[in-house]
Amino acid sequence: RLQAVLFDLDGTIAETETVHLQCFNEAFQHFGLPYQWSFEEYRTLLEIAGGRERIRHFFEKLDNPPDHLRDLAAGLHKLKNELYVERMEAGFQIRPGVRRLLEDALACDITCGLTTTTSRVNVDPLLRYSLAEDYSKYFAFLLTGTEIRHKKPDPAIYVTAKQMLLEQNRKNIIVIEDSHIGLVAARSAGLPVLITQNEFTDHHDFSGAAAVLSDLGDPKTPARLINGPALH
Ligand code: XBP
Ligand code: MG
Repeated sequence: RLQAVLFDLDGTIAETETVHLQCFNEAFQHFGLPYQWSFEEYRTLLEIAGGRERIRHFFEKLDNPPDHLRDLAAGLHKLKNELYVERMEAGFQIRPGVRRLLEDALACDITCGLTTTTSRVNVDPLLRYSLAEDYSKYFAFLLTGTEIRHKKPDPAIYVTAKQMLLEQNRKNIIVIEDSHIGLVAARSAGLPVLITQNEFTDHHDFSGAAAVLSDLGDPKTPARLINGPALH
C-alpha cells in the first residue's frame, strides 16, 4: 500500500509561475533594465530550475550581457522573491485536489514531504496563507532549493527525500510533479511519478511518468487522464 507522497510546489501545489513571472518582470523594471519576459519565453526559461540560475542563463544568452551579471542576477532574484512573498501573503489558489489528498494522507498515515527547487523564503507564505496556518501538520519535511543546491533535473532532492523516507521504513512512495525536469529528477532517483500538468508544462515530454493528469480533481470537476493507465 502507498506509504508516502512527495509534492513538488511550483506548478503542482499551486500555479505560482504566473506570479514568479510577474515579479521577475517587476524586478527588471525596478532595476531599470530593458527586459520583460513574455509567457512564451518564460515557458522555455522554466527549463532552468531556480530563479537566480534562470536570470543568469538569460543574461548569458544575450548578445550584450550586462556587466557583473552574477551580482546583478543575485540582486534581481532577491527583489523578485520579496515581491513574490508580498503577493503570497494576500493568499493564492491551491490546485484542485491537493488539500483533499493531504487530508486523506494525514488520516491514513501516509507520510507527505515537500520537494521543491524554489527558495525556502517563498515556501512558508504560500503554504501558510493559502493551504493552512498549521500546514506543517501535513508535511513530515520540507526540502527546498535553499538546502539542496543541485537543482532539478539533478536527482539530489529526491535522493535525499527517499533516504529520509526509507529511514522511516516508508518504501512505497509516489512523487507528484508538473514538469519535465521534476519528472527526470524523481525518475533518476528511482521514484514513480504522477504528473499534474498546467499551462506552463502541457507541452513537456512526460515519458516515463506513471500517468499524466489535468490535475488531482475535486468532486465537482474530476481529473482528466491525459496519458497513462486508467486510475481507480
Ligand atoms: C520551480 C522553479 C522555481 C521557481 C522560482 O520550482 O524552478 O525556480 O520558478 O523559484 P518547483 P526561486 O517546481 O521545484 O517547486 O526564484 O525561488 O528559485
Ligand atoms: Mg514544479
